[in-house]
Amino acid sequence: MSETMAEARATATPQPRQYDVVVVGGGLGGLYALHRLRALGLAVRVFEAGSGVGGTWFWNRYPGARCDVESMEYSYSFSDDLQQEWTWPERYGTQPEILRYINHVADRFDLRRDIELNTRVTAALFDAETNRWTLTTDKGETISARFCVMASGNLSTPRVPDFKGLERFQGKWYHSGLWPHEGVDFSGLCVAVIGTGSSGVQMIPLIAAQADHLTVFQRTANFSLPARNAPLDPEKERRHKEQYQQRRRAALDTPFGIAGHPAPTQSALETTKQERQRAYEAKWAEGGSISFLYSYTDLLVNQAANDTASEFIRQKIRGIVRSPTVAEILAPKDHPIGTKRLCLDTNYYETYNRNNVSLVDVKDDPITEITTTGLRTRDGEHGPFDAIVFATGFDAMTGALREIDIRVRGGGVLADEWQGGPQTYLGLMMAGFPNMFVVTGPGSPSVKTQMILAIEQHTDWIADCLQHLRAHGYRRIEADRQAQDDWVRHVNDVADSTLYPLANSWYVGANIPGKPRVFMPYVGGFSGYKRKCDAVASNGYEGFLLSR
Ligand code: N01
Repeated sequence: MSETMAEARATATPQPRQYDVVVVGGGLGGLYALHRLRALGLAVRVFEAGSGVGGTWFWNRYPGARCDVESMEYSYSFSDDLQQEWTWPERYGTQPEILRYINHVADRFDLRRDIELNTRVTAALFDAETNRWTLTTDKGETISARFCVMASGNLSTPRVPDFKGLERFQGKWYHSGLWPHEGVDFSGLCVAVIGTGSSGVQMIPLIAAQADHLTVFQRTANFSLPARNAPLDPEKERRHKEQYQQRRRAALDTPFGIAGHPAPTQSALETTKQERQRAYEAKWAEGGSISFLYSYTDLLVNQAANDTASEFIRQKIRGIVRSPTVAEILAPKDHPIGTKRLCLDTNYYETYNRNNVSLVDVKDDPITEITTTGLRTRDGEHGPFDAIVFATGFDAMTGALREIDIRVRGGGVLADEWQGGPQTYLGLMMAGFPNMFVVTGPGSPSVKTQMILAIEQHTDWIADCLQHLRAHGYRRIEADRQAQDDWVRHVNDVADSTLYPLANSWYVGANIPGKPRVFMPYVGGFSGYKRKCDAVASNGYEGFLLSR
């Protein structure tokens, strides 16, 4: 090639845009990261696959989608003006309300000008020579950044089981996490819902009320408690707002990041059966999952203690559901309460008393195939259905990160390193992948806490870390492998000291065939975890390797 041609080509090849930080994901995590890091004077760019901001709350638009943490808690705390101004209409926010709030935050803090929508990051390559990441988008563009902040979400990779024949189905099918924006009208239709996790439990009563007939396919019966949703009492709201800052501070000192639930002091086994019954009844009447699991000190660590709570709920189900056969299918017996995500519902069990609802137990008779008109289990045919709804969950915690081709030039590939399960130090960074941070990654309390608080804690830590690097002239930070191995062991040891591993949950990846069975969130409690992160930072980022 002649020199002039080479020069011409070089000028024609656009240079990658350069940023200090690229944030992947425009949900609650990505928006706060943009706000916080931009305030440090850094050039920050957010890439978001959706056509709007909001992440989880942008995609999960199924009927009844609502948060199971109370609105006054499930909101940002970083701006007192914001939390004072915003009014939540109900005890638990609906998906449209939460999305409205997120859009308000994007406008109020002028975030949109640094967010690129409809753009999925597909690859990230780190070059140790330049200490920079090159990100590739699905538009074919490359972008260069000194740091990456992965705010790609824990429950953002929807999963439709690999059933044979789905492409032949002549009706319509939907996944809870990819719901059409225009909504779906099930009036007059025969509908199948597969899955009875939080999404299924929320949508089933509403679809049943609209459809001609609803058939629910349940593999694992789940524990669900009444949410007791209601309009937010203005007096309660006023009092909460008066003490907002103290309450936010108090939340940092709790295991779940939620204030207002006094820590239990007694084992379930130290009380009489009558006392326990009274305590569980009071929690059942109050609604909310934290409150219930916080009835006693040992519900998540002692099988006998847990049995008392599990049996209480099973009896409630038997009391609500008129058909004893259906009630027994719905009453969970294969895992201790709370070890799978505890669901909150409005009229879930009551829905099975409707004439237009049937329940199919597919635990021992699994779905094998989708037919042109319905579905087939090993022992039978079901249908015809006009629509099938997959409430079948997500490739949780690792899915979104593994989907991106993350690698280091001449070094590791994240998907390979995580073959046996996720490896992180504090859920914040991965050894061998410098200058890449994860917001609420596996190995951090994340999904076991009030997520927005966990997002803020991680993002503040990352912001402080970037300031520290700048102040000391460091260009590179990565997790030390030994510190990471020790942390991964600790995460597992803590999980093994609880009842959590007894359940086949998405916490252990059990919902994805072939996914390694590793307990992914850190269940040692938010407050202790935060103290650990703070101590690491004040000890000069102990367990991280910093270099110039
Ligand atoms: O997903 P899930 P989700 N055949 O994985 C079943 C958050 N969230 O979308 O349990 C038949 O919990 C599967 O059965 P099994 C919350 O953190 C929060 O409901 O694996 N069934 C299960 O019943 C939640 O935990 C809110 O045996 C199959 C269901 O599908 C997380 O998101 C609302 C199957 C999947 O349940 C995920 O919840 C919604 C198969 N082949 C979600 N494969 C709130 O804040 C899977 N299933 C209220």
